Amino acid sequence: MESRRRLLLMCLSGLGFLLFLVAFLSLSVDRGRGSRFEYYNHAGPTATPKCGSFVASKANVWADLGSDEADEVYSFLAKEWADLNITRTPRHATDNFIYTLEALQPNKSDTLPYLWTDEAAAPQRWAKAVLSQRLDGRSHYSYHAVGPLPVSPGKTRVVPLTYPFNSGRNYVTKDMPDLVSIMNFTQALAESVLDITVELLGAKVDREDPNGPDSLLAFPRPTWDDAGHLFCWVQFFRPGYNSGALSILPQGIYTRIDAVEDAAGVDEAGKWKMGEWFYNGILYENLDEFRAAIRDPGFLKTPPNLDGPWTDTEDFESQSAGRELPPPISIQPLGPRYKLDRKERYVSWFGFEFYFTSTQATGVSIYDGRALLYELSLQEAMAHYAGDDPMASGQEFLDSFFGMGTNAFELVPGYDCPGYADYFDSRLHRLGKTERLPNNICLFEFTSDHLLSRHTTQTSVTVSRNTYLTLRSVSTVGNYDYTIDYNFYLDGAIEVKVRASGYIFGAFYARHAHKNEDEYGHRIHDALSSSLHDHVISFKADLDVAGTANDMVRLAVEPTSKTYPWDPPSVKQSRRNTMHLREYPVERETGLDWPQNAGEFYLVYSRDQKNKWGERKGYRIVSGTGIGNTPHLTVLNSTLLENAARWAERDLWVVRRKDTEPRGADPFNYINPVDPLIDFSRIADGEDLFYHQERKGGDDEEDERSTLPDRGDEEEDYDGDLVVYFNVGSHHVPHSGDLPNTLMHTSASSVMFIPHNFADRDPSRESVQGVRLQLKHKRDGGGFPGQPGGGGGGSSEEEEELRLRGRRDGDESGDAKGGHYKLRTGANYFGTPYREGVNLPLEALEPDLGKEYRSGSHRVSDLSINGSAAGMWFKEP
Ligand SMILES: *[C@@H]1O[C@H](CO)[C@@H](O)[C@H](O)[C@H]1NC(C)=O
Ligand SMILES: *[C@@H]1O[C@H](CO)[C@@H](O)[C@H](O)[C@H]1NC(C)=O
Ligand SMILES: *[C@@H]1O[C@H](CO)[C@@H](O)[C@H](O)[C@H]1NC(C)=O
Ligand SMILES: *[C@@H]1O[C@H](CO)[C@@H](O)[C@H](O)[C@H]1NC(C)=O
Ligand SMILES: *[C@@H]1O[C@H](CO)[C@@H](O)[C@H](O)[C@H]1NC(C)=O
Ligand SMILES: [Cu+2]
Repeated sequence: MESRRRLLLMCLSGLGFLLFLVAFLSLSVDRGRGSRFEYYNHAGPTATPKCGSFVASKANVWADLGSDEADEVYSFLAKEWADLNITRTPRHATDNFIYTLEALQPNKSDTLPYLWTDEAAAPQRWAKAVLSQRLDGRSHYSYHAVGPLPVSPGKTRVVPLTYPFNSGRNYVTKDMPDLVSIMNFTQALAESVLDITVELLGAKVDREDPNGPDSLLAFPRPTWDDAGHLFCWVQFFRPGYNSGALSILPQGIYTRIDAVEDAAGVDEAGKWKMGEWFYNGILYENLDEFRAAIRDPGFLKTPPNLDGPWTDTEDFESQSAGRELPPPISIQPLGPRYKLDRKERYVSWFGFEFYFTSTQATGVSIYDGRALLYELSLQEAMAHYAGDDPMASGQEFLDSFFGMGTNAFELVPGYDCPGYADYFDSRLHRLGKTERLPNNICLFEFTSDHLLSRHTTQTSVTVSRNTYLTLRSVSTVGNYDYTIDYNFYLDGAIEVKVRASGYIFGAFYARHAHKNEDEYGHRIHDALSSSLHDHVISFKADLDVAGTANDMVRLAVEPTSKTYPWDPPSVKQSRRNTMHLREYPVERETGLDWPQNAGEFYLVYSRDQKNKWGERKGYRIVSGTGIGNTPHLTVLNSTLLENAARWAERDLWVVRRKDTEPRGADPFNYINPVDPLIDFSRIADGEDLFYHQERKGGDDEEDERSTLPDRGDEEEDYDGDLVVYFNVGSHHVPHSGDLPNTLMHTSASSVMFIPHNFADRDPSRESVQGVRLQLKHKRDGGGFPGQPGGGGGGSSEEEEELRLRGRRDGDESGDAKGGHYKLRTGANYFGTPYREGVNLPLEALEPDLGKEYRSGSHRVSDLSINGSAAGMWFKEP
């Protein structure tokens, strides 16, 4: 139904403005949100191309598995792994089950021939399954590839998926007791110290009323020592009743629990032991010592961290005048200007063409249908804390483990994205089920509050609107919400922007006579420290600038001293201090930091494609806009992260592209940091970046290049295809303004890819929407303000023709497309007359959210280990 409506709109868009407007008014009452009712289904029937319908020329080979495909794979695996006694929906920690199932992204070396030629077949479709097993009392997760799909007897097989992992393994193994046992042990422990929590915190854990106003929750944070031996520090929290504010309600009592040495028995809570206690800066050997200290009259207390209206996200009390009035918002009265193949998730917009997809670990990624940016995708989102208590000092999150896609919940239309946006669903195949996350990706055009360009002359003003296209999703991983944008601009620029909001993860602020400052944050409430941390969020950009053969240079703007023949003698003597450009090729895989004083341009050039001026076609990589700025991890050689996130140590990396290195991180790195599945330092390991085929040609740089040591035959395969990894995020020193929630205004950061000699001139000229105000009395306008108008005769008050300079390089002439168009005195849109008047249905401003928001509740994880892989283990009730 809705697709027909959309199709009709698209058909009409070729016709006149008035017809379009009529069509819009009669059909579009719910078009913005209506499009949200279409469900993506990869396995669905192919739409036949009709008038105006937009169909991708190639299938989205990155699309996630449809429900039918997933079912097929589950059944296939149940048979293949019959000896493992796979339970489709696990009930017990010792069950063997398929934790996640999704599409295995095809190799680029198979997709490029398919995308770029008409001969090559689509790459084979494979699924990627994570098998969770209990082996020798330990949890064992392994990756497997299942394909080709659809399942066909004799052809389809399941093989260990090892090639993406430079550990050489396809599995991680961990002592990992089931969650219920940990929670139950922690609960029992907390109940055994009610006297202490009531005395020091004024609250107690209460199985009957866990979220009550005087209740406490106790959460363990699991850590493994080098031998894989598990221990947990436990901290008490006030529950943040109804607000989810738990992470700003930590309390000041900590205790340690130890797993037994015998790994096989680790999930038997009975064998666990209570360890040290920590309170107000003092470590007590055991509970008896802590109890005795509390009874001591000289015992120093610190006030607890109490809940109150300060943790509410809405201020229910104040009523500032004007707050009840809706602010101005953006509308799209005449429909989108992008073309969308909803089934293939393919978008075309003023020269950009891309597919998108979503995965459970990393959320939305885009793949280019042209030769520019093959892949742009999130790799990992890390938060690394510091502190002087056992929880904060050991706190670190790698959020792909919890799932940036798994936790991308429904967007609020009219707020997260404009009401008129197109919305898309995601499907998650986990634990034997398919869960649909409705409307969790949106696509929209937006016109910035500032122009893309403008100029005033004596006789005219031209202003070009800065309209861009955004693909957005929001991942709420426990306390934090990450809004993730891929933005496309009319000048050819592409931007990755991430904004964080939600509750910070604060630390308890102990306050007493001897301690009144905090080295790890600011005091932002009675007993809350803002808890310094770094957010480092890694993205992969597989750039193909005018083809896959690229190289990277640092173009430096450097001071220099020189003399020139025309310099006067006095300057000749002491030399002229000036500046110049100098190019430094990036010769090996390496990490770079953004340059001091923005003194270098990081450019990815086409190896052989040049623009009309003989300059190599290039794209510049630049740290974009946002107060957060683009960071790398402050901590050197993090004790917590070990080898799990070496990518976080520099701002930007350039490496060879390989089928065997599709990703810079793996979610299971979180639980195996010492020997992770993917160690990024083995991806960026210094291989040279010379395009070896070019070497044979008579290239200027050849001499310099051939002086490098030969690093073996394998190196000769390099075809100049490089990949860039970069970070966004921030050094987050939350302050009082981060309460109750961190503001996206201050947390945003971005990286941009900007054309640099890519075209012969600014490509936005061709597509930008804007207006020319032709002033009266000077026909041949031009020149600069203040300069007398050149040539031309007098002015005409009537409609006149704007004579445009003939196009010398095209064959269009004279007609509407070519040399001139009728120009009215006054305002003219670029290339089209200016009209007034648009009518809008109320829903165009904001859909009826009471009816439109489809989620009944959200499965937001609490960042204990529940909600993650670890949260899958539970004992049979
Ligand atoms: C398979 O596991 C289920 C429970 O997980 C159990 O009830 C059943 O007996 C097992 N079957 C075999 C053949 O081991
Ligand atoms: C929880 O712990 C208590 C006491 O430690 C024990 O009696 C009970 O069996 C445990 N429950 C579960 C589900 O493990
Ligand atoms: C990082 O720390 C580990 C463990 O302390 C140490 O073995 C290693 O040499 C350190 N590496 C660097 C580069 O400092
Ligand atoms: C993808 O590339 C890897 C590494 O070369 C190879 O092992 C694997 O078989 C390829 N996958 C397919 C489906 O051909
Ligand atoms: C884990 O999360 C699930 C889903 O939110 C919830 O039903 C379950 O009670 C949680 N388990 C524990 C032990 O907190
Ligand atoms: Cu933060």
